[in-house]
Amino acid sequence: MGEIQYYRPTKAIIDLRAIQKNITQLKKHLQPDVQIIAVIKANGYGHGDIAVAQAALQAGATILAVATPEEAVHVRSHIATADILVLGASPVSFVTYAAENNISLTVFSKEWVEQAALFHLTNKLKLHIKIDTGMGRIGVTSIQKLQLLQEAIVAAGQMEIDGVFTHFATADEENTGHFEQQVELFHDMLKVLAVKPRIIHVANTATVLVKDKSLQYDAIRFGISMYGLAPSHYVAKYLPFPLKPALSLETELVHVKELAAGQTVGYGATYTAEEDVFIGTLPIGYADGLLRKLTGQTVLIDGQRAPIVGRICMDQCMILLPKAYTVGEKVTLIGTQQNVTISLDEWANKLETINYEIPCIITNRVPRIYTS
Ligand code: PMH
Repeated sequence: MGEIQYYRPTKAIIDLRAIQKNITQLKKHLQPDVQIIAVIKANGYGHGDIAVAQAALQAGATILAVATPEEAVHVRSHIATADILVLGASPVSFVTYAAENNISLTVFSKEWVEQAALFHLTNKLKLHIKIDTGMGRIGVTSIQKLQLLQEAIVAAGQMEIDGVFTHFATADEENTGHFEQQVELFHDMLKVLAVKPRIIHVANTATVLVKDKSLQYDAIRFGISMYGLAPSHYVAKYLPFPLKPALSLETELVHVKELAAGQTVGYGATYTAEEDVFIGTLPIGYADGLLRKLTGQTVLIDGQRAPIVGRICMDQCMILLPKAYTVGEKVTLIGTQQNVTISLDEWANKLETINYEIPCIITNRVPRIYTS
């Protein structure tokens, strides 16, 4: 199959070297023999799961983590051997595929194990027990339930406890009270396990970057900072190494016109030119993830900031140009031009959300183009 031909100039450029650099830097910060679980759920946080997985494995990650069975199947269809862990809940109907394809599943209930045991499995099913120590999402919530779960897995015979893990709710915050409670509860719950599983893992990015190294255990789950973004403003202040963002969002001017003072732009005619101005049209809109709330956000053209004016349309938007540029001029919505940078965090602030959400809302219509 040949390369897909893209005609529209709107593209998300993913710098795989940046992802590898972030992993290489992280490795220096890890205790010896700690494995890296590359968190590539949600299509690699919107960066593209397969390309990110391959780059991460090359850089030293050994396990790939996804959220759903579908994501695991997609990754396995491209990557034959690396361990894959499904972090979310899987229906029991997935156990046959999982066992046959070396996909580890997250487990947190005895009833699930009993139902899964009814399937005839040719290979052992690898399970990671999830303990809920205070995230309140999924996981075993008491020592007694953990004991019952452990017994059910042993009784089922065709399964093994390969890992045990928990997830922190506040690792990226300055206040440590809730975090410390979670750590303590996890220690207590671990004592219930008759045999130490192969991989104990608790640390997300924030935990590994700013918390005690003892919490690295056998593996850490590296998500947001693999993509070059800090987990929070708090963690950003204490990063042990610099991060390199992997994603930029680029397009080109497809139309340029002069507007006389008093003329308007876009649906609702909400922008009125106060003087004679040059307006450029970009082939990107809210159906690409450029949400309407981003009106007023600036983009970069020729190293200068130019604001989006008027309402953002489904497929297009308009910008106020500093001068007359020609059609085809490069425009950067996220990324750097001549030392001026628009970060994902800038969009996140404007949208009153977190940087995690930004690459996830860039829709499939925007091709991910890889540089390495
Ligand atoms: N482990 C689990 C279980 C997760 O849910 C996540 C991220 C990570 C590791 C990686 O975290 P990091 O990106 O901070 O390193 N999960 C989510 C989530 O559910 N919503 O936002 C991030």
